[in-house]
Amino acid sequence: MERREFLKIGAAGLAVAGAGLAASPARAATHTLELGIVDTQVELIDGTLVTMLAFTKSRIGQPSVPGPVFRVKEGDAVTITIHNTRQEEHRFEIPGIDGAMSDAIPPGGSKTVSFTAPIAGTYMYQDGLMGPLYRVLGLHGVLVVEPLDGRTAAGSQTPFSLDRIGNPQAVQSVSAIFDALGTTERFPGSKWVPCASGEPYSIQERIWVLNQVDPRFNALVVPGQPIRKDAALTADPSETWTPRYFTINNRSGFDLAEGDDVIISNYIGEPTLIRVVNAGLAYHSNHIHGNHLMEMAETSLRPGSGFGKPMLRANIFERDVWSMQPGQRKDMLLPVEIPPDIPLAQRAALLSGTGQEKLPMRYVMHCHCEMSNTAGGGNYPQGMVTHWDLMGGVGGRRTASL
Ligand SMILES: [Cu+2]
Repeated sequence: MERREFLKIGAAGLAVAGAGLAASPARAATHTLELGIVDTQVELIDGTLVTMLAFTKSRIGQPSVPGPVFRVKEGDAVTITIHNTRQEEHRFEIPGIDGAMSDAIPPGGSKTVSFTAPIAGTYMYQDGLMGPLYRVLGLHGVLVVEPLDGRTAAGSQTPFSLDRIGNPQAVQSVSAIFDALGTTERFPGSKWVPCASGEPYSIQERIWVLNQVDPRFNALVVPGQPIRKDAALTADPSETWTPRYFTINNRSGFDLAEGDDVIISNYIGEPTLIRVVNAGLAYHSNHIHGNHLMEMAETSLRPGSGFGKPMLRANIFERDVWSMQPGQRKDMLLPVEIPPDIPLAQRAALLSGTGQEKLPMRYVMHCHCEMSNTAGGGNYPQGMVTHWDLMGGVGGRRTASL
Protein backbone atom coordinates (compact mmCIF):
# COMPACT_ATOMS: atom_id res chain seq x y z
CA MET A 1 0.00 0.00 0.00
CA GLU A 2 1.33 3.40 -0.90
CA ARG A 3 1.54 5.99 1.79
CA ARG A 4 -0.96 8.30 0.05
CA GLU A 5 -3.51 5.52 -0.10
CA PHE A 6 -3.01 4.75 3.56
CA LEU A 7 -3.63 8.38 4.43
CA LYS A 8 -6.85 8.38 2.41
CA ILE A 9 -8.12 5.33 4.24
CA GLY A 10 -6.91 6.76 7.50
CA ALA A 11 -8.86 9.96 6.98
CA ALA A 12 -12.00 8.07 5.97
CA GLY A 13 -11.61 5.78 8.95
CA LEU A 14 -11.29 8.76 11.25
CA ALA A 15 -14.40 10.38 9.78
CA VAL A 16 -16.41 7.22 10.39
CA ALA A 17 -15.03 6.90 13.89
CA GLY A 18 -15.93 10.55 14.55
CA ALA A 19 -19.48 10.11 13.29
CA GLY A 20 -19.84 6.94 15.30
CA LEU A 21 -18.60 8.73 18.40
CA ALA A 22 -21.10 11.58 18.02
CA ALA A 23 -24.02 9.20 17.66
CA SER A 24 -22.73 6.54 20.02
CA PRO A 25 -25.23 5.59 22.72
CA ALA A 26 -22.23 4.84 24.96
CA ARG A 27 -21.66 8.59 25.32
CA ALA A 28 -25.25 9.37 26.22
CA ALA A 29 -25.97 9.75 29.91
CA THR A 30 -29.17 8.65 31.56
CA HIS A 31 -31.09 11.06 33.77
CA THR A 32 -33.83 9.78 36.04
CA LEU A 33 -35.58 12.80 37.47
CA GLU A 34 -38.54 13.31 39.75
CA LEU A 35 -40.85 16.26 40.20
CA GLY A 36 -43.69 16.81 42.62
CA ILE A 37 -46.68 19.09 42.08
CA VAL A 38 -47.73 20.96 45.23
CA ASP A 39 -49.19 24.27 46.36
CA THR A 40 -47.11 26.83 48.20
CA GLN A 41 -47.47 30.26 49.81
CA VAL A 42 -45.51 33.10 48.22
CA GLU A 43 -45.07 36.59 49.66
CA LEU A 44 -45.04 39.26 46.97
CA ILE A 45 -43.12 42.55 47.06
CA ASP A 46 -45.90 44.46 48.87
CA GLY A 47 -46.44 41.77 51.50
CA THR A 48 -49.44 40.21 49.74
CA LEU A 49 -49.56 36.44 50.27
CA VAL A 50 -50.72 34.32 47.35
CA THR A 51 -51.01 30.58 46.86
CA MET A 52 -49.13 29.29 43.84
CA LEU A 53 -48.75 25.88 42.27
CA ALA A 54 -45.14 24.70 42.31
CA PHE A 55 -42.86 21.90 41.26
CA THR A 56 -40.61 20.25 43.82
CA LYS A 57 -37.25 18.80 42.82
CA SER A 58 -38.06 15.37 44.17
CA ARG A 59 -41.30 13.83 45.37
CA ILE A 60 -41.11 15.67 48.69
CA GLY A 61 -38.53 18.39 47.99
CA GLN A 62 -38.83 22.13 48.55
CA PRO A 63 -41.34 23.84 46.25
CA SER A 64 -39.92 26.48 43.94
CA VAL A 65 -41.28 28.84 41.29
CA PRO A 66 -39.91 28.52 38.69
CA GLY A 67 -39.24 24.80 39.11
CA PRO A 68 -35.70 23.43 39.33
CA VAL A 69 -33.34 23.97 36.39
CA PHE A 70 -32.39 20.74 34.67
CA ARG A 71 -29.33 20.48 32.45
CA VAL A 72 -28.79 17.55 30.13
CA LYS A 73 -26.69 16.94 27.03
CA GLU A 74 -28.01 16.37 23.55
CA GLY A 75 -28.75 12.68 23.02
CA ASP A 76 -29.07 11.87 26.73
CA ALA A 77 -31.89 9.57 27.79
CA VAL A 78 -34.19 11.51 30.12
CA THR A 79 -36.94 10.02 32.26
CA ILE A 80 -39.06 12.29 34.43
CA THR A 81 -41.66 10.98 36.86
CA ILE A 82 -44.18 13.55 38.04
CA HIS A 83 -46.09 13.05 41.29
CA ASN A 84 -49.31 15.02 41.66
CA THR A 85 -50.04 15.72 45.32
CA ARG A 86 -52.82 18.20 44.46
CA GLN A 87 -56.54 17.52 44.33
CA GLU A 88 -57.05 18.20 40.61
CA GLU A 89 -55.69 16.75 37.39
CA HIS A 90 -52.38 17.98 35.98
CA ARG A 91 -50.27 17.25 32.91
CA PHE A 92 -46.57 17.59 32.18
CA GLU A 93 -45.16 18.67 28.84
CA ILE A 94 -42.12 20.24 27.22
CA PRO A 95 -43.08 22.06 24.02
CA GLY A 96 -40.61 21.36 21.23
CA ILE A 97 -39.50 17.95 22.52
CA ASP A 98 -41.12 14.99 20.84
CA GLY A 99 -42.54 12.49 23.30
CA ALA A 100 -42.22 14.80 26.29
CA MET A 101 -45.89 14.94 27.21
CA SER A 102 -47.57 12.92 29.92
CA ASP A 103 -51.12 11.67 30.06
CA ALA A 104 -53.34 13.48 32.53
CA ILE A 105 -51.99 12.90 36.06
CA PRO A 106 -54.94 12.24 38.39
CA PRO A 107 -55.03 13.67 41.92
CA GLY A 108 -52.56 11.69 44.02
CA GLY A 109 -51.22 9.92 40.93
CA SER A 110 -47.90 9.77 39.10
CA LYS A 111 -46.92 9.61 35.42
CA THR A 112 -43.60 9.15 33.68
CA VAL A 113 -42.33 10.69 30.45
CA SER A 114 -39.21 9.50 28.63
CA PHE A 115 -37.44 11.17 25.75
CA THR A 116 -34.09 11.66 24.10
CA ALA A 117 -32.67 15.14 24.69
CA PRO A 118 -33.08 17.00 21.40
CA ILE A 119 -30.86 19.59 19.76
CA ALA A 120 -29.21 22.01 22.18
CA GLY A 121 -31.26 24.96 23.37
CA THR A 122 -33.39 26.45 26.11
CA TYR A 123 -36.65 24.58 26.73
CA MET A 124 -39.51 25.22 29.14
CA TYR A 125 -41.30 22.44 30.93
CA GLN A 126 -44.82 23.22 32.07
CA ASP A 127 -48.29 22.09 32.92
CA GLY A 128 -50.32 22.96 29.83
CA LEU A 129 -53.75 22.36 31.32
CA MET A 130 -56.42 25.02 31.67
CA GLY A 131 -54.89 26.87 28.73
CA PRO A 132 -52.29 27.57 30.28
CA LEU A 133 -53.52 28.73 33.66
CA TYR A 134 -51.57 26.15 35.62
CA ARG A 135 -48.34 27.25 33.95
CA VAL A 136 -48.74 30.88 35.00
CA LEU A 137 -49.85 29.85 38.50
CA GLY A 138 -46.33 28.43 38.94
CA LEU A 139 -46.00 25.08 37.15
CA HIS A 140 -43.10 25.91 34.86
CA GLY A 141 -39.34 25.53 34.78
CA VAL A 142 -36.36 25.40 32.44
CA LEU A 143 -34.62 22.46 30.84
CA VAL A 144 -31.31 23.39 29.25
CA VAL A 145 -30.04 21.02 26.59
CA GLU A 146 -26.31 21.51 26.14
CA PRO A 147 -24.46 20.55 22.98
CA LEU A 148 -22.27 17.47 22.86
CA ASP A 149 -19.45 19.62 21.59
CA GLY A 150 -20.70 23.09 20.63
CA ARG A 151 -17.38 24.36 19.30
CA THR A 152 -16.87 26.54 16.27
CA ALA A 153 -14.41 25.44 13.58
CA ALA A 154 -11.87 27.71 15.30
CA GLY A 155 -12.51 26.02 18.64
CA SER A 156 -14.64 28.62 20.48
CA GLN A 157 -17.23 27.13 22.81
CA THR A 158 -20.89 28.00 22.06
CA PRO A 159 -24.19 26.88 23.62
CA PHE A 160 -25.37 25.47 20.28
CA SER A 161 -24.87 22.32 18.24
CA LEU A 162 -23.29 23.90 15.21
CA ASP A 163 -22.78 20.50 13.58
CA ARG A 164 -26.54 19.89 13.59
CA ILE A 165 -27.83 23.27 12.44
CA GLY A 166 -29.07 22.95 8.88
CA ASN A 167 -28.50 26.65 8.19
CA PRO A 168 -24.92 27.44 7.09
CA GLN A 169 -25.49 31.20 7.38
CA ALA A 170 -26.59 30.83 11.01
CA VAL A 171 -23.56 28.66 11.77
CA GLN A 172 -21.32 31.28 10.18
CA SER A 173 -22.94 34.16 12.09
CA VAL A 174 -22.86 32.41 15.47
CA SER A 175 -19.30 31.26 14.89
CA ALA A 176 -18.16 34.76 13.94
CA ILE A 177 -19.48 36.20 17.20
CA PHE A 178 -18.13 33.52 19.53
CA ASP A 179 -14.77 33.57 17.70
CA ALA A 180 -14.61 37.39 18.05
CA LEU A 181 -15.05 37.28 21.81
CA GLY A 182 -11.70 37.77 23.51
CA THR A 183 -9.80 38.07 20.25
CA THR A 184 -10.80 41.44 18.76
CA GLU A 185 -10.50 45.10 19.64
CA ARG A 186 -14.24 45.41 20.23
CA PHE A 187 -14.39 42.36 22.51
CA PRO A 188 -11.20 42.24 24.56
CA GLY A 189 -11.04 39.79 27.45
CA SER A 190 -12.24 36.21 27.54
CA LYS A 191 -14.24 33.67 25.63
CA TRP A 192 -17.74 32.62 26.67
CA VAL A 193 -17.50 29.70 29.08
CA PRO A 194 -20.50 27.40 29.54
CA CYS A 195 -22.04 26.69 32.93
CA ALA A 196 -20.51 23.80 34.85
CA SER A 197 -22.60 20.68 34.64
CA GLY A 198 -25.18 20.40 37.39
CA GLU A 199 -25.20 24.12 38.28
CA PRO A 200 -28.38 26.09 37.54
CA TYR A 201 -26.45 29.20 36.47
CA SER A 202 -22.92 30.57 36.41
CA ILE A 203 -20.90 33.75 36.19
CA GLN A 204 -21.33 33.74 32.38
CA GLU A 205 -24.80 32.25 32.15
CA ARG A 206 -28.11 33.30 33.69
CA ILE A 207 -31.69 32.03 33.40
CA TRP A 208 -34.45 34.63 33.60
CA VAL A 209 -37.97 33.22 33.79
CA LEU A 210 -40.53 35.97 33.23
CA ASN A 211 -44.04 35.63 34.59
CA GLN A 212 -46.88 37.63 36.04
CA VAL A 213 -49.20 37.27 39.01
CA ASP A 214 -52.91 38.07 38.95
CA PRO A 215 -53.98 37.37 42.54
CA ARG A 216 -57.60 36.77 41.49
CA PHE A 217 -56.45 33.55 39.85
CA ASN A 218 -54.24 32.55 42.78
CA ALA A 219 -57.34 32.80 44.99
CA LEU A 220 -58.74 29.80 43.08
CA VAL A 221 -55.97 27.64 44.58
CA VAL A 222 -56.81 26.52 48.10
CA PRO A 223 -54.58 24.02 49.94
CA GLY A 224 -56.27 20.66 50.36
CA GLN A 225 -59.07 21.39 47.89
CA PRO A 226 -59.42 21.04 44.13
CA ILE A 227 -58.99 24.27 42.22
CA ARG A 228 -62.19 26.23 42.39
CA LYS A 229 -64.03 26.64 39.10
CA ASP A 230 -64.91 30.19 38.13
CA ALA A 231 -66.25 30.40 34.58
CA ALA A 232 -65.95 34.21 34.54
CA LEU A 233 -62.21 33.88 35.07
CA THR A 234 -61.15 30.56 33.63
CA ALA A 235 -63.24 30.05 30.46
CA ASP A 236 -60.36 31.72 28.61
CA PRO A 237 -57.70 32.87 31.09
CA SER A 238 -55.83 34.89 28.48
CA GLU A 239 -58.96 37.07 28.02
CA THR A 240 -59.42 37.80 31.69
CA TRP A 241 -55.78 37.86 32.83
CA THR A 242 -55.05 41.19 34.52
CA PRO A 243 -51.57 40.87 35.98
CA ARG A 244 -50.59 43.02 38.95
CA TYR A 245 -47.02 41.73 39.54
CA PHE A 246 -44.40 41.27 36.81
CA THR A 247 -41.69 38.90 37.85
CA ILE A 248 -38.30 37.48 36.96
CA ASN A 249 -37.63 34.22 38.80
CA ASN A 250 -40.78 35.00 40.84
CA ARG A 251 -39.63 38.37 42.19
CA SER A 252 -40.69 41.87 41.21
CA GLY A 253 -39.87 45.51 41.99
CA PHE A 254 -37.26 46.09 44.67
CA ASP A 255 -36.98 42.33 45.30
CA LEU A 256 -35.15 42.26 41.95
CA ALA A 257 -32.44 44.62 43.25
CA GLU A 258 -30.53 41.63 44.55
CA GLY A 259 -30.02 37.96 43.79
CA ASP A 260 -27.20 36.66 41.60
CA ASP A 261 -29.59 34.27 39.82
CA VAL A 262 -30.77 37.41 37.98
CA ILE A 263 -28.16 40.14 38.41
CA ILE A 264 -25.06 39.93 36.25
CA SER A 265 -21.86 41.27 37.88
CA ASN A 266 -19.03 40.96 35.41
CA TYR A 267 -15.84 42.64 34.25
CA ILE A 268 -15.29 43.73 30.66
CA GLY A 269 -14.58 40.71 28.53
CA GLU A 270 -16.76 38.24 30.46
CA PRO A 271 -19.56 37.71 27.93
CA THR A 272 -22.72 36.37 29.53
CA LEU A 273 -25.55 34.37 28.03
CA ILE A 274 -29.04 35.11 29.34
CA ARG A 275 -31.60 32.43 28.64
CA VAL A 276 -34.88 34.37 28.80
CA VAL A 277 -38.16 32.46 29.03
CA ASN A 278 -41.65 33.98 29.24
CA ALA A 279 -43.86 31.62 31.24
CA GLY A 280 -46.58 34.24 31.59
CA LEU A 281 -49.59 35.40 29.60
CA ALA A 282 -48.47 39.00 29.05
CA TYR A 283 -45.97 40.34 26.55
CA HIS A 284 -42.70 41.72 27.81
CA SER A 285 -40.27 44.10 26.24
CA ASN A 286 -37.01 43.99 28.13
CA HIS A 287 -34.55 46.86 27.83
CA ILE A 288 -30.98 46.61 29.06
CA HIS A 289 -28.82 49.73 29.27
CA GLY A 290 -25.05 49.90 28.82
CA ASN A 291 -24.56 47.21 26.16
CA HIS A 292 -26.55 45.86 23.26
CA LEU A 293 -27.19 42.13 23.35
CA MET A 294 -26.90 39.65 20.50
CA GLU A 295 -30.15 37.79 19.91
CA MET A 296 -28.69 34.37 19.11
CA ALA A 297 -31.72 32.07 19.17
CA GLU A 298 -35.44 32.16 19.68
CA THR A 299 -38.25 29.65 19.79
CA SER A 300 -40.60 29.00 16.94
CA LEU A 301 -44.14 29.77 18.07
CA ARG A 302 -45.66 29.03 14.67
CA PRO A 303 -48.18 26.19 14.87
CA GLY A 304 -46.90 23.04 13.20
CA SER A 305 -44.10 20.53 13.55
CA GLY A 306 -41.53 23.22 14.37
CA PHE A 307 -43.52 24.61 17.30
CA GLY A 308 -41.45 25.05 20.43
CA LYS A 309 -38.15 24.22 18.74
CA PRO A 310 -35.16 26.55 19.04
CA MET A 311 -34.05 28.43 15.93
CA LEU A 312 -30.63 30.02 15.49
CA ARG A 313 -30.62 33.39 13.81
CA ALA A 314 -28.78 33.71 10.52
CA ASN A 315 -28.85 37.48 10.84
CA ILE A 316 -28.05 38.22 14.46
CA PHE A 317 -29.63 41.44 15.68
CA GLU A 318 -27.97 43.60 18.27
CA ARG A 319 -30.72 44.68 20.59
CA ASP A 320 -31.06 46.80 23.68
CA VAL A 321 -34.80 46.03 23.72
CA TRP A 322 -36.21 42.65 22.87
CA SER A 323 -39.79 41.39 22.92
CA MET A 324 -40.95 38.27 24.70
CA GLN A 325 -44.26 36.74 23.66
CA PRO A 326 -46.02 34.38 26.04
CA GLY A 327 -44.23 31.02 25.76
CA GLN A 328 -41.23 32.60 24.02
CA ARG A 329 -37.61 31.66 24.82
CA LYS A 330 -34.61 33.63 23.64
CA ASP A 331 -30.88 33.15 24.12
CA MET A 332 -29.41 36.65 24.47
CA LEU A 333 -25.68 37.26 24.69
CA LEU A 334 -24.61 40.27 26.77
CA PRO A 335 -21.09 40.91 25.44
CA VAL A 336 -19.99 42.87 28.55
CA GLU A 337 -18.01 45.12 26.23
CA ILE A 338 -16.89 48.68 26.88
CA PRO A 339 -20.17 50.62 27.03
CA PRO A 340 -20.37 52.86 23.96
CA ASP A 341 -21.37 55.82 26.17
CA ILE A 342 -17.88 55.88 27.72
CA PRO A 343 -15.94 58.67 25.98
CA LEU A 344 -13.21 57.35 23.71
CA ALA A 345 -10.48 59.09 25.71
CA GLN A 346 -11.51 57.25 28.87
CA ARG A 347 -11.84 53.73 27.51
CA ALA A 348 -8.24 52.71 27.99
CA ALA A 349 -8.41 53.78 31.64
CA LEU A 350 -11.61 51.81 32.17
CA LEU A 351 -10.06 48.73 30.62
CA SER A 352 -7.15 48.89 33.04
CA GLY A 353 -9.40 49.72 35.98
CA THR A 354 -7.79 53.11 36.57
CA GLY A 355 -10.51 55.30 35.04
CA GLN A 356 -12.54 58.03 36.68
CA GLU A 357 -15.66 55.87 36.52
CA LYS A 358 -17.02 54.92 39.89
CA LEU A 359 -17.23 51.16 39.98
CA PRO A 360 -19.33 49.16 39.77
CA MET A 361 -21.15 50.94 36.98
CA ARG A 362 -24.77 49.97 37.37
CA TYR A 363 -27.01 49.69 34.32
CA VAL A 364 -30.76 49.24 34.55
CA MET A 365 -32.88 46.54 32.94
CA HIS A 366 -36.53 47.45 32.83
CA CYS A 367 -39.56 46.21 30.94
CA HIS A 368 -41.11 48.67 28.51
CA CYS A 369 -44.50 47.00 28.72
CA GLU A 370 -46.54 49.83 30.25
CA MET A 371 -48.58 47.77 32.68
CA SER A 372 -45.30 46.44 34.10
CA ASN A 373 -44.10 50.05 34.64
CA THR A 374 -47.17 51.24 36.42
CA ALA A 375 -48.75 48.26 38.22
CA GLY A 376 -49.27 49.37 41.81
CA GLY A 377 -48.81 53.01 40.76
CA GLY A 378 -45.66 54.96 40.05
CA ASN A 379 -42.28 53.65 39.16
CA TYR A 380 -42.18 49.83 38.96
CA PRO A 381 -43.19 49.04 42.55
CA GLN A 382 -44.50 45.68 41.33
CA GLY A 383 -42.82 45.72 37.94
CA MET A 384 -40.02 43.98 36.12
CA VAL A 385 -36.95 46.06 36.89
CA THR A 386 -33.41 45.01 37.76
CA HIS A 387 -29.85 45.91 36.77
CA TRP A 388 -26.44 44.57 35.85
CA ASP A 389 -23.11 45.61 37.33
CA LEU A 390 -20.02 46.36 35.29
CA MET A 391 -17.36 45.69 37.89
CA GLY A 392 -14.30 46.96 36.02
CA GLY A 393 -11.82 46.37 33.23
CA VAL A 394 -10.41 43.30 31.59
CA GLY A 395 -9.00 40.77 34.02
CA GLY A 396 -10.43 42.60 37.04
CA ARG A 397 -11.87 39.44 38.54
CA ARG A 398 -8.44 37.84 38.57
CA THR A 399 -6.92 40.90 40.23
CA ALA A 400 -9.79 41.18 42.71
CA SER A 401 -9.37 37.62 43.84
CA LEU A 402 -5.64 37.92 44.47
CU1 LIG B 1 -35.89 51.46 28.44
